[in-house]
Amino acid sequence: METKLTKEQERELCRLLGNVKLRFLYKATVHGHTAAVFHQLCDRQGPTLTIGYNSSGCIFGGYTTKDFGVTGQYVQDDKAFLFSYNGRNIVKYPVTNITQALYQVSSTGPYFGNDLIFLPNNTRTVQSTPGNYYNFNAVEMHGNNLKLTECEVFQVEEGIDFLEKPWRNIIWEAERKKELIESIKQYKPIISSVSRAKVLLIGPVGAGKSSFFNSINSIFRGHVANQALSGSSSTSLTTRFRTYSVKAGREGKPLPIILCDTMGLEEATGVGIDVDDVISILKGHMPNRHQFHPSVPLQTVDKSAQLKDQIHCVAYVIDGCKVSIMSAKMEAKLSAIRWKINRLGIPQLVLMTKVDEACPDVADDLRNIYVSQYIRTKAQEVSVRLGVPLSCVLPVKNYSEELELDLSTDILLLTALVQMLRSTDSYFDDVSELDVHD
Ligand SMILES: Nc1nc2c(ncn2[C@@H]2O[C@H](COP(=O)(O)OP(=O)(O)OP(=O)(O)O)[C@@H](O)[C@H]2O)c(=O)[nH]1
Ligand SMILES: [Mg+2]
Repeated sequence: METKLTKEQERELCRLLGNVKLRFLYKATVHGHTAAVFHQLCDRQGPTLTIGYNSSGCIFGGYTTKDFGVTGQYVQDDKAFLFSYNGRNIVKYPVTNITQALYQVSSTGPYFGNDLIFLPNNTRTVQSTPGNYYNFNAVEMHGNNLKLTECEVFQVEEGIDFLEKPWRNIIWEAERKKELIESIKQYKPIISSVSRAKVLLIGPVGAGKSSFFNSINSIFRGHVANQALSGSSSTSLTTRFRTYSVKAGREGKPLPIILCDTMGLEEATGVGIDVDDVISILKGHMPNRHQFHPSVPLQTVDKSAQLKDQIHCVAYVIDGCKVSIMSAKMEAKLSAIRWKINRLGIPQLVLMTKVDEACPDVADDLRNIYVSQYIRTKAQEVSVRLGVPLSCVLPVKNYSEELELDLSTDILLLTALVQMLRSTDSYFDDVSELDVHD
């Protein structure tokens, strides 16, 4: 059964009710416009949302936390309300006579106070008498068009998958995207010999390393671009070491950040990127476009590598769907790499990708990312498995199939990039302190 609501309208209504889920109980054009069928399907179902539609394009209805029934009694409900929704704004009309919020009567459909009555006498209409139990504006609500083209009733399920409070606060507005872009453009390493922060992306095959660079590049280009080869393959698609700079616009200046894309890690020895190669990259010895040969790690050591050539921050790129099934061998390989990175004092973060595939609520709306119980659990798990604090785990969704940019996707990706720059700053702080003491 499909609701007449668009996805966006459904989301807005759910948000009005506090991040809940709607489960279909009754749809008049499918089940019939009769009170008997309505009661059969909707009685004793707990909190419900009733939605009426008319040919004037109005969407309106009522919410009650109490059961529908046929007792012939009024029911008290201080949380009940009526609403109207013109497709852009929802107007809520709270119950004014709470002791008579709902009338449990067998001869009609949903019966709110005496003010809004759906399907009276099995007709495809609504009766509307504002002002006694709920104060609403009839014109605003249904344009005085009382003929229904549809009536839907949903059970309102608590969003058990959602946390009461987001575990991180993100502002999902265009203004915020601008601020993030500005702060990235303005970024300047505190050490004068380094003009750009170098971030290494490392992680299992197919985790989304190349896609992360592509996604960041896309944001600054203004459209989805696929410069780095990405896709699905059982062995790593990326076989060369690539240092990518990102430009502010097609002909713009390079940004003060370089993203280094590597071949994927594989659990077996002798395949995928080699731990020794990772060390060469970290120390700035590996040339751009170096072709990885897993069984033959880079030997030539370029002693002249300076701080500007070295890696200033490492981001482990981990597929959010595969956190729980990460093999012990992969964990051991990552742990060996982490140990070496720790010794070099380079800050480390985790980019947890594919959050859209991991959680349907996030696929539905990326803005659910920090209220999704599931994503938080995965973030905690990855933090434990990789030995990186939770504050350094950054869930992101890369561009994978889209053709156009999306504001929420951009904000999440840019927030991760800003975190990387902050980490490189702490590294530069450490390095400059060492210089002072030397
Ligand atoms: N839905 C979704 N798909 C993603 C995301 N990130 C990457 N993908 C897809 O995952 C696949 C692998 O992505 P890549 O970026 O090639 O992965 P990689 O880490 O560079 O892999 P190798 O270079 O092979 O080691 C591609 O098909 C991407 O489109 C994401 O956040 N969400
Ligand atoms: Mg790749």
